[in-house]
Amino acid sequence: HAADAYRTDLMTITRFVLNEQSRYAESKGDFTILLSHIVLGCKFVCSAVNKDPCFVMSEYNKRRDFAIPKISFSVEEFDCTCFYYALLRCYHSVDAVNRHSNLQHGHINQFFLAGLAKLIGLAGETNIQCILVSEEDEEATFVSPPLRGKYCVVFDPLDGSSNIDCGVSIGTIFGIYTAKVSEPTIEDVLQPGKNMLAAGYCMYGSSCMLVLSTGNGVNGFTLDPSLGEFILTHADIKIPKKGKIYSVNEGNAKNWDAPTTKYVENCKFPKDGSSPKSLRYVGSMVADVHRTLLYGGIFLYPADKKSPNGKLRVLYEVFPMSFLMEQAGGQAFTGQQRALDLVPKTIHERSPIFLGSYDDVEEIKALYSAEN
Ligand code: AHM
Ligand code: MG
Repeated sequence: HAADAYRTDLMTITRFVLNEQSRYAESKGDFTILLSHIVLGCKFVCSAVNKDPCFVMSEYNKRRDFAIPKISFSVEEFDCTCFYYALLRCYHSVDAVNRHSNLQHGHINQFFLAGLAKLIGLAGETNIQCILVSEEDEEATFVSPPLRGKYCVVFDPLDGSSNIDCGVSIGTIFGIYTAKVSEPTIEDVLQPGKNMLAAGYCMYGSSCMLVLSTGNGVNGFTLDPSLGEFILTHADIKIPKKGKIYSVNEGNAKNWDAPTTKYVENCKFPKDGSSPKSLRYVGSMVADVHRTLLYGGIFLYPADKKSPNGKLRVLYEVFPMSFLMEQAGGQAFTGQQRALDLVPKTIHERSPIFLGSYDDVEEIKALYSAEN
């Protein structure tokens, strides 16, 4: 519609979060600042993954004279703006002839992921966060006292690594906790998922979408590239109570336990006269969970004989996605308990996960309790 082209009442993600925070009298705006840096990180990755990664990396290697900071400097020294613009200059100043290079995508990952870890972590403002945990870093990063704030951020900067090179959807996943006491310890990020203050993901797919919950429902924002803003496009997302799709890596079926095997068998050969479910599996958690959230159904990465704890990481994959599912009216189950009740013992711990529509997760819960 012609009038839409001139809409001025757009709900940007910043406006949305500011509105939400204004309900809390004690709010100082720190949370909004933190989130706006996560959003910046996501825009950055979106811009980066829209270019051929080999091309970007080859330019990085050629142009070391640019003011690109080293990846291994301390969080405190990190100058986000400089890093961001240096990268953008690399991207934009090269012609398309150089698109091919033999650089390994491991290098590229390292480059992007380490960069994003720091981008998300700090951008000049102080006293916002105290602990950062990235899937890509072995150890958690503790922000030193003068810069320390109360938030802990756990994140997977670029999930779906096997899909990067072929241009299939990938994503960023994040969760935010509040530190319990003023002196942060690792225990602050080893809280059960239900203590999360907020969680979300950004999907770099046919469009770039950011889905967020601050504990008050789930909302989806689509990046409008012409404005460079995430605009509220999916207000108050609710997952259908029951779905018609299941999503799992069936290549692992020979190693599954009995309840998972039975569940998937029921999806394909239902005993109650209903139609079989369709199978959809991208192999990028963000894409598979996003489809599940919007269309309904179930996503599972179960335990198997080779991986008794499944594959997905509790802190930055299982918890944020489970938080979003519950906030949208669905459920998330580990095979033993409600996923958000898990108390992780280490930051990179894994857990089996079954999440999605309320009724579909009820079915798998029934199969596990019949087994025990
Ligand atoms: P990654 O963190 O190395 O990218 O692995 C996580 C990804 C998830 O996005 C996805 O759900 C899963 O691994 C797919 O695993 P598989 O290839 O075993 O099916
Ligand atoms: Mg991952």
